[in-house]
Amino acid sequence: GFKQQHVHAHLLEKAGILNKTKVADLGKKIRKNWSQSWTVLHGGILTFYKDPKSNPAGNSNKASQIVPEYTVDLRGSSIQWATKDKSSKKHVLELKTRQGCEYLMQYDTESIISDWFKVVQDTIQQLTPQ
Ligand code: I3S
Repeated sequence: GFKQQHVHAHLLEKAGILNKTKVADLGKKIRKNWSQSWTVLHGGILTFYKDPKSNPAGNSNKASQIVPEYTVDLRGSSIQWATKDKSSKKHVLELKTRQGCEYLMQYDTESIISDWFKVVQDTIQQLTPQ
C-alpha cells in the first residue's frame, strides 16, 4: 500500500551479476556451492536468482528461468569484507542476516563488488532504527 511505498521510496536499487554462495543457514554452517547469480536489490531485499545454466535442460522458456534462489531481508543484517580464511577468491563480501544465514558474494572486478558493498551497507543503515 501507500505507506509501504513511502517507507521504501528512499531505498537504493541495484542489479547485476555476482558470484555467490550460502555458507550458513539459521546458524548452521553449510557446504559452499559457488554459482553465478543475477542479483537484485529492491525495497531492502536482496534476491539472488538461480543461474539459468543450472536449470536442467528441457524448459527453455525464458520467464521460467527467472527463479529466486535466495531472498535476503537486509533489515538487521550486516556486511563486511570477508577475511582471507573465508575464501581463496579475491574481493569477497560476507553478508550475515539477523536469522543467522550467511552468504559470500564475490566478483573479480573490484569496482563492481565495491559498489555492491556500498549500496548494501547504505541500505542496511537506512533500515536500522536509530
Ligand atoms: O572453504 P572451502 O571448503 O575451501 O571452499 C571451497 C570448496 O567449496 C570447493 O568445493 P569442494 O568442497 O567441492 O572442494 C570450491 O570449489 C572452492 O571454490 C571453495 O573455496 P573458495 O576459496 O573458492 O571459496
